[in-house]
Amino acid sequence: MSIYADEMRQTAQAMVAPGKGILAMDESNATCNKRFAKLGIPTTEERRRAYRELILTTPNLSEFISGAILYDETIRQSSQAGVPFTQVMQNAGMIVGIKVDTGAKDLAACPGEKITEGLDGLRERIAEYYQMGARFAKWRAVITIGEPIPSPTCIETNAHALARYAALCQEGGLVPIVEPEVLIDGNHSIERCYEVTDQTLQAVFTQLRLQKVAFDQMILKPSMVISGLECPVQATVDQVAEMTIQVLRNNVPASVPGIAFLSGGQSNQRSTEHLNTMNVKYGALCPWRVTFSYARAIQQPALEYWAGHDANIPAAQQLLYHRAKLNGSASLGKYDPAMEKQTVLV
Ligand code: 5MM
Repeated sequence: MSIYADEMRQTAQAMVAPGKGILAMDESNATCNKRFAKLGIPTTEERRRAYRELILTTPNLSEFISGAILYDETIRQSSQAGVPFTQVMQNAGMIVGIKVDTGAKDLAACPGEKITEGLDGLRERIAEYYQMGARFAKWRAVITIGEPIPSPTCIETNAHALARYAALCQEGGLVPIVEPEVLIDGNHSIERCYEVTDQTLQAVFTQLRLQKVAFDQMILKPSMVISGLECPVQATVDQVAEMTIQVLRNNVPASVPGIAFLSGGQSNQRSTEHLNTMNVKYGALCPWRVTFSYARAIQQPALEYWAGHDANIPAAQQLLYHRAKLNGSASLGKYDPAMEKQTVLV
């Protein structure tokens, strides 16, 4: 058992406290720059820093955000006033998280499939991040649906890597967020997504067990069971909620404290509606908390409004706070689409 077990148990519970979710802001420089470039924002370290400061200093964000996942560049940065972001977060009552994978790369001998890298030197990096104040970590595996993929090689290899990562995190005192993402891209049906998600979660929990990961000290960050973006038949919100909860109930041990979904390219409102419906209709059947760990579905309106201009920061922060609030409500099953229109003073 890890010497950090008690602390990690408490951290994991706090990450999924009622009404709260986790903000993903761990975009690598390449992804962040791509999003900046689309909006004409200079792709510099200083603008990335300024944007992350905008997010982390949003007034009262911790009402709905328990913690945020940072990228390696961000965890080493400070506010304009010189306060390290880790300190800014702690002062605001948010737990510091860190993405520790180094990205999804082509999987040898498996065309069109990816394996997430980052295990080499991970023990040492975890120790450094813990010293810096991080208390949880994230690793994302990517599973693509196509014809005839995913291969068993891809599922097993990624499950193995996720479990090795999670075991190392728990040894070093970081609660692992285990993120197997079944991509939304493609023309597959929701039934096919269910099948692939089921196979993936089975493999992931088999490996987590094998590698002695403590389920009560981790968080699962899955994708929802959903129709492919180009599928001509798009599942309803009720279908997504029902099939997502079903696949999770079939695979996720009750001792896992929480499930925090990724948004994966869904629209802002849809990802909130899906989360809300799961909690309204199936909350009573779920042994774990069901909440969010969205990036795009929380950040996008704020990023677009800010567009790199400091004068826009207060209004952009209101937009960020608003989306966090809507998702916090959805995590309690208390969201109503009418809330989308509630006045935000931009
Ligand atoms: C799937 O992406 C994760 C959740 O974000 P969405 O809610 O937007 O789907 C997110 O944490 C993701 O892992 C990072 O943004 C991806 O960063 P890189 O740059 O490593 O792909």
